[in-house]
Amino acid sequence: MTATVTSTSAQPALASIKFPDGFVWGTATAAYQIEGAAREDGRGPSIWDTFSRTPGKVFAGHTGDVACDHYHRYADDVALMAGLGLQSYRYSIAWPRIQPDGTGPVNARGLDFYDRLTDELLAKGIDPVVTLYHWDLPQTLEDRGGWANRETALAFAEYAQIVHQRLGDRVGTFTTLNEPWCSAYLGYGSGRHAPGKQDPALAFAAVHHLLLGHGLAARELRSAGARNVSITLNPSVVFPVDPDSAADQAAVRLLDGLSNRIFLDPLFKGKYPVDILQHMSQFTDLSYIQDGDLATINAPLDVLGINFYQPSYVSAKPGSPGMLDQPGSYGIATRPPTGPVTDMNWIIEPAGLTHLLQRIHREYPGTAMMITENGAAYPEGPSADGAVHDSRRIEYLDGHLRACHDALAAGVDLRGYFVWSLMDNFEWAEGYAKRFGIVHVDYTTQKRVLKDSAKWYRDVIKRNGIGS
Ligand code: IFM
Repeated sequence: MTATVTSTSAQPALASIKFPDGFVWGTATAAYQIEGAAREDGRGPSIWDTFSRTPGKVFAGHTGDVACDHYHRYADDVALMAGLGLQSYRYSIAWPRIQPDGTGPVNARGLDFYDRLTDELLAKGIDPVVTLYHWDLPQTLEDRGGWANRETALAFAEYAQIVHQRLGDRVGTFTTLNEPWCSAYLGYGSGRHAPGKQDPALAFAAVHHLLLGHGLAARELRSAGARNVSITLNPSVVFPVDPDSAADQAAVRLLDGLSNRIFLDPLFKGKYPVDILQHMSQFTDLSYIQDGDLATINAPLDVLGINFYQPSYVSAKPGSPGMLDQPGSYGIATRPPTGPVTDMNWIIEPAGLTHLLQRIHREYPGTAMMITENGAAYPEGPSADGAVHDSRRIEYLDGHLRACHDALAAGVDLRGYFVWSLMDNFEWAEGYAKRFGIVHVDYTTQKRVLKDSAKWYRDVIKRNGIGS
């Protein structure tokens, strides 16, 4: 890595940066957010089909029924990726396309789609990274208790094995889960995501069964010969509002435990943090944690996927019910953003990413990492000249790539970076109102237009860095 100052203008000079040889550049998407074709070729219903059709749950009643119509346009989309020079593409498989009821009969036409997509990517020299679960649980499994039910973890391992059997000869990296924090806490805690349950006991049971599902699937994948097995987390980066306040620091510690150590410790140390088990036992009897589960969850990982968007600042607030999205966080308050934010009202602070990567490197030594998602929502669409001038997104991405570079310089084993997202898509409870893509999608015509950020990213990939 080298860093040289190249600007001679009156503006503060930003250094050119280079990434290590072999650093992987990609973009990411997820099945329900882009595919559409919700009832085609034998796909069964998922919890997001049900949730998005439930009045009041998703912005303006939007659904993923059509989304970006990627199911039919995948070849054009892959051509577009190739034009950007992408080296890798992270996509997810819709479980209800593969097993419409979550268990039992396999739907060959569902597998055929991912087979075609994978071949198309490889034909264009793009390495596929497959996420097995990005939130679209088959509805039948939810009807039996979803992730709060141990059976779902067992079913997930069977599904992982089915997908590997079909794609494992061509896919080098299988990621079991995307952001289990969201599946458990937004799905079963605050209810802001599907299936919309609001019960801390269910949320904590879901955390355990998601981790168990990961461990069981990782074992299946490994024994079937998978080259790289991973999981993607979205660790919170939490700072105290007042660093000198012991109470604020205790709030940070609790929140870090409930959102981060509850996943990281079982995965990397084979145990739950003692303080968090004690805290959880106020809400649940923990009887769902069975002998042997933690050894299963502690399966070897080749790479840890990190999704990062923003840090947060919290303080102790005795008597407060806590944060809606974080069951068990009573007595803690979040400070609203005080500086620049994205269209999601998310804080822009790239140094938080360096902090996170260094923390995992220090506390879970030997962990190789990939940024599997990072990006920003901004509303810009085509201007009169037909182009999409999204300079704020470029600035956001530039800042976060520099933050990655800082982590690399500090010795973090960071292998690659995937922009969220390749194209504008269904942003869950926000529907199509928030646009994260570096490619603009007109949802009426399905026309794709490269935003300025896509052209900028093409250049970053070509140079393996920023600047000259
Ligand atoms: O769109 C989501 C993605 O599905 C998971 N990570 C966060 C993104 C932005 O909210």
